[in-house]
Amino acid sequence: MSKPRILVTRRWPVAVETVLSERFDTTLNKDDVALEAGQLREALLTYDAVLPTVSDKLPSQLFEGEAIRTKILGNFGVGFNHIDVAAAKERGVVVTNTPGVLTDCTADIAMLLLLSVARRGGEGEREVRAGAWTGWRPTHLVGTKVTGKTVGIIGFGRIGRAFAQRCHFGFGMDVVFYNRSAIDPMEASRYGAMQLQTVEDVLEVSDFVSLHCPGGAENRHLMNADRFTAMKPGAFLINTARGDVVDEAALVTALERGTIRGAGLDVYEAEPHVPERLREMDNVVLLPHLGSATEETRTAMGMKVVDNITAFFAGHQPPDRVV
Ligand code: 8YV
Repeated sequence: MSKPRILVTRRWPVAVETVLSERFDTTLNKDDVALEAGQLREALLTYDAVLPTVSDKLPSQLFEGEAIRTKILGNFGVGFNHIDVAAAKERGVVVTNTPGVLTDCTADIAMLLLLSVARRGGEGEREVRAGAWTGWRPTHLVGTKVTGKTVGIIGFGRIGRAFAQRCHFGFGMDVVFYNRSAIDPMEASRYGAMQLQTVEDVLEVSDFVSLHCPGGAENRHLMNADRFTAMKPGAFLINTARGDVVDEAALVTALERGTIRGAGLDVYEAEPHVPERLREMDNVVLLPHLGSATEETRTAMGMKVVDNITAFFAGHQPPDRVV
């Protein structure tokens, strides 16, 4: 029997590309240039499996029309709001993701953003690199103390919990959270955290608000102008979840008006576009979607995709099936 034809849409860690090439009739994207909509549509017509990333938009139109050949989308990443999973499901396309293996590294990046924005790490670094540091003085780049403050977490899944653990046990912070479903208080206490009823309850008491819920329609613009106003004056927003969870225009206004003090962002509404007004502000720390970007994690993510499509083509249920 011939091997399934698979397309890997971006460069992946070499160890993973090697395994994929051994097991499948694999096309790699050697130049690592993101595919355009037409190329993705063509891929759905010609490959048995397409392995996309967050940079591949797969809206419903791409699944419409002529019958598609692709039977599985093995997404590289836990978030899949770039894929219209309802449309995929309708056309009988299985979608898998890579949960678990990026929990720690994404929580670490959230901590990095929280610390950087509170302690003005980005500003200080830019100053030193520019050769503009004139020497130590008591009033220089004075930031906000982190230890002992209250952090509010929106979305208490794997990453939210790992972040809570770091904040509480690493930095002595009080941790409150909002989660759609009720979490057993004993479970929450393992992470030093306490559930509150509403997003507003969390915003009202938090010095730092960190987003850890999925992107997509259900949470689109969860952080809007009203909710920025509901945050404590002087509070900070951290977003390592998805750009669409935040109304970016409202965030820019809230930052410019001083409604909130600062923001640490790893994700944006229209990546890789980052609004110029954000890039001009000193009270924001801006990273280029690095949440899972460690050697260990990116390899583990790739191997999860390998496991998912291997199981699928062997006629088994893929371990991380989304639809
Ligand atoms: C990935 C992420 O790098 O897994 C996710 O949801 O946000 C990132 O860590 C990205 O999604 C790759 O597709």
